[in-house]
Amino acid sequence: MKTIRYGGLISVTLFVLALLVAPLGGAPALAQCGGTDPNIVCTGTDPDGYVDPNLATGVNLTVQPGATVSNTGTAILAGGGSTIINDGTISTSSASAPAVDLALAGSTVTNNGTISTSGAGSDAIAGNSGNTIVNAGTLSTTGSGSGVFMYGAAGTTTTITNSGTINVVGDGVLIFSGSTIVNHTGTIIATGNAISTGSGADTILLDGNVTGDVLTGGGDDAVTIGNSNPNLNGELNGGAGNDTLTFALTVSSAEAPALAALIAAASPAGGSLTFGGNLYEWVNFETLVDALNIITGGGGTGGGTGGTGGTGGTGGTGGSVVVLVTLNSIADGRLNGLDFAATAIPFCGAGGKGLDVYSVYGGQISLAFQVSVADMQAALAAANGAPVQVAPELAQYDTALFALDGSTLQLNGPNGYSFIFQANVCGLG
Ligand SMILES: [Ca+2]
Ligand SMILES: [Ca+2]
Ligand SMILES: [Ca+2]
Repeated sequence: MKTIRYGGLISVTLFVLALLVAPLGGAPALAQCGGTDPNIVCTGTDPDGYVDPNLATGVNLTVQPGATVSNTGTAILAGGGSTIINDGTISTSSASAPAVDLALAGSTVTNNGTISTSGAGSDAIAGNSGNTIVNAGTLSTTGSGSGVFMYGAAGTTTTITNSGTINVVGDGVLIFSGSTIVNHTGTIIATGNAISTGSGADTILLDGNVTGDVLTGGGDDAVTIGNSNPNLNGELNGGAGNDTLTFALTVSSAEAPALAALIAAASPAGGSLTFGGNLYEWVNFETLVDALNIITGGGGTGGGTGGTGGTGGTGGTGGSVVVLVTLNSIADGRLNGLDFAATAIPFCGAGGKGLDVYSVYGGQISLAFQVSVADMQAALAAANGAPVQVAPELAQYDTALFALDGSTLQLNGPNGYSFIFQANVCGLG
């Protein structure tokens, strides 16, 4: 838990005082940020920041490329409904001094440059809730501040889109309450939590690299591991509430059965799986969803369907198919998709003929054996009053297939599992 700071409020007071005394002191307070309120453009070097004189109505402020707005205290303090675009550099150097402070709600900050702080507890962007942050540049802190810190009330929604870099000594994104939508395709490197959200219902897409834990707090939260197969160097923690973790990883059709089986066999309450060299760890979720992005074919069958208007699409990258499956039924082609606890998982083999049987054995999913249509037909023909095992020489991992009679098969798996099905599938019947 982080200590609540009131840097923003203190900054308001200080800046208002500064404005009040400026005429007496004679020194202009706005330096290189100029224009006619509410339209302000910052050029060159502004060493003493900018404070919005109309906090209730906000400001439209642009920091141009090459411009630098800095201050020891808060660099930019903006009122509600502000639009801030940073194409340059915004920075602060003292403690509890956010570089950009959003005093109220309804503001949007678009960062294409760099926003940084070096003081203790100084956030790159701080503010109330109900604001929108779009970061395509860099948010940086070196003094224990967050990249984005929103302290506002429940009932508000903060939206954060990060395609850039958040690199902080502290928390990457810290939200105290309200709901948060995070669309992350960039990089987050945090010594604290990468993302920590509050009691609201949060929606978080992790499709970029993350170093640090992701905590979604109370409320019914939805976390998706996206189809870029991101490297998540940390744990996903759903916290209290009815939380959903969705795996939208991109897999080949050859890899899909084993990964789907891993997800199906996993516990939402806590577990991990490794795919593509990436370790995904989670705790405190209530539902796992298999939404694997299965790439079929070698790159020639997909695409071309998006060209209904304008210039048309550029085509797919090999025919991706999204299979949305909840734990109510596992619809990845297995014959026993209603059986979540299965320890033996049969799929039709290549060309829909024969059976490929996977086994949940020794803490992992392995291909136990493959049997042909002829193998099964031989056992079915021989089963006359007593079970006959199909290709017994292939059985392993406590997994075996039997013909019970001329038209029924039984698959046995580890821990006493069995699945009986009619011999009219996968090239039989
Ligand atoms: Ca939450
Ligand atoms: Ca939660
Ligand atoms: Ca939970």
